[in-house]
Amino acid sequence: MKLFYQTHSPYARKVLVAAHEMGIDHRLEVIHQETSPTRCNEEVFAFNPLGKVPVLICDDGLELFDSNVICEYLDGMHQGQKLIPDEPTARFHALRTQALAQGIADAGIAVRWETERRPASKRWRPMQVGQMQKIISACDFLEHLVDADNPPGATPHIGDIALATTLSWIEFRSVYDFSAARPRLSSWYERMCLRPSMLATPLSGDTRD
Ligand SMILES: N[C@@H](CCC(=O)N[C@@H](CS)C(=O)NCC(=O)O)C(=O)O
Repeated sequence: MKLFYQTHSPYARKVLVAAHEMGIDHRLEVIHQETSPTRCNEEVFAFNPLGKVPVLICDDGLELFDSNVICEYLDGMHQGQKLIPDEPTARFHALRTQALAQGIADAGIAVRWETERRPASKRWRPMQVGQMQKIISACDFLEHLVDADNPPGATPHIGDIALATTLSWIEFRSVYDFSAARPRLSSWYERMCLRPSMLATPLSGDTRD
């Protein structure tokens, strides 16, 4: 399978970390693609009409996009413990955390448009503040959630992976210092960062708009 990837995308990294956790990363040919709404990458558009990564080109020719869809597809391809649990309560806790992580990443990208990506004269401070407020409020929510949802030693689920990769990106881009005054979230995050799947997939590179 081919994975259209990006070394500085939280969504693409979520897929790759998930594949490592599933033990199927060796089945992926990882191909780096640069994407931005201001620069059309035709190779990516050929498989995803939204022009975004990650994209998975499956062995049978099926073309999948959106990290959530790709993770669900990959989770059906291995015999180990599922990252998306079957049991309804565990399943919807995991999916909700994944949605929250996705929302943090989306808001983080929006903050970066208003702080550095958009030309200075077109940046809008109320948008930056509003998007940052979402990140702060999500991190406050997570401070009370993480340990109860995934005690030390538990196998991570898709929500944990989405959250760890998102927080790592927030840190990488210096969007927000989520660890200050959030001891539970920071220690959970530090634990997640030590996993071989996270160590094998470091973030790097600059956005090209
Ligand atoms: N919801 C999508 C988001 C994917 C996404 O926004 N990817 C970014 C890279 S971090 C991208 O390719 N952006 C290009 C664009 O917005 O045109 C997912 O989870 O896969």
